[in-house]
Amino acid sequence: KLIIRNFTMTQCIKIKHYNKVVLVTLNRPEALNALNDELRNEFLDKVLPLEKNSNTQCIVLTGSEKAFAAGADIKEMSTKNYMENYYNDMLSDWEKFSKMRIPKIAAVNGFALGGGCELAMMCDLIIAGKSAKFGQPEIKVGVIPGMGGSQRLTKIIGKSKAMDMILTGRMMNADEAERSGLVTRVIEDDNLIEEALSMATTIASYGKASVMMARETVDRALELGLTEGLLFEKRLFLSLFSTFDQKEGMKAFMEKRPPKFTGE
Ligand code: DAK
Repeated sequence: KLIIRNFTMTQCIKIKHYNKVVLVTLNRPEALNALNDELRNEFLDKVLPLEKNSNTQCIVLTGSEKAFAAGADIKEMSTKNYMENYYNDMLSDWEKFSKMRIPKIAAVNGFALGGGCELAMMCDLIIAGKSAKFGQPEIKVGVIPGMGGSQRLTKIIGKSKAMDMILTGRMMNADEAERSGLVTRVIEDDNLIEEALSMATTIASYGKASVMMARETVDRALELGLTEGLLFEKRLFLSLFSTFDQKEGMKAFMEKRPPKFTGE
C-alpha cells in the first residue's frame, strides 16, 4: 500500500532579488522570528553565498510585522549545558553574517530583542518602523547578551545607556533608538520596506568597490584608534584611483551626465 504523506517544508528565510539588491526576510512569525538552529542554518546557507554573486551589492534584512526577531530561541536554548555550548561555539556562526563585505541594512518592525537586536546591529545600519522596539532583555532569563550586544551596543549608544538597557532589560522605542544613534531613520511601519529598498538601490547604484571600501573604513572606526583609522582610510581612498569607476565618476561629473559604473 502506498502511503503518500503531505510533507510541507517550512522556509524560515525568504529571499527576493531586486536587481542588485536582495531582500532577506526572517520568516518564523509564529515564534516572533526567534533565532533557532534551523533558522540560523538556513539563513547562513542562503545569505552567505550572496556575496559571491557579483551582481549583489546591498542586502536588506527584515522580519515580520510584529517582530524583526525576539532573540535567540529560549525554548531551544533552555536545556543546553555549558560543555555543549562551548564545544559547539554556540551562536558564533552569526558573526559570519556580520563579516560579509557588502552593505547590509536592517529594516526593523516590531521587536528586535536579545539576539534580534544583536543581529540588527551586525548590519551596517538600521532603519526602523515607528512600532520598532529594541532591547537586550537577556538578564530577565538569567543570561547576558552573547551575540555581540554588550560590545556593539556600548560602542554605538555609549556606556550609560547600554548599561541601562542591559542591566534593566527594558525596551527602547524607535524614537529613542534614533536619538541614541542606534537607528538612522524612523519610517511609518507600512513604508519601511519600500524605504529600505530605495536606500539599498541608491547604495547599489554606486561603484561596487567604493561602496565596499566605504563600508569597511567606517566599520574600522569602531575598532581602530584615530591615527591607524586615518591611515586605513587613506590607503583605501588612494587605491580607488586604480578603478574604472573612479575615472568614470569624475569624468561624468565634468561632462554633466550620470555616471555608468561597472564595478571595475
Ligand atoms: N524564544 C522562543 N520563543 C519565543 C521567543 C524567544 N526568544 N520570543 C517569543 N517567542 C514565542 C512565544 O513563546 C510565543 O510562542 P507560543 O507560546 O505561542 O508557542 C510566541 O513567540 C509569541 O510570543 P508571546 O505570546 O510572548 O507574544 P507577546 O506579544 O505577548 O510578547 C515579547 C512579545 C517579545 C515581549 C515576548 O515574546 C518576549 O518577551 N520574548 C522573549 C524576548 C527575550 O527575552 N529575548 C531575549 C532572548 S535571550 C549566547 C548568545 C546569545 C544569547 C545567549 C547566549 N551565547 C553565545 C552563549 C542570546 C540570548 C537571547 O537572545
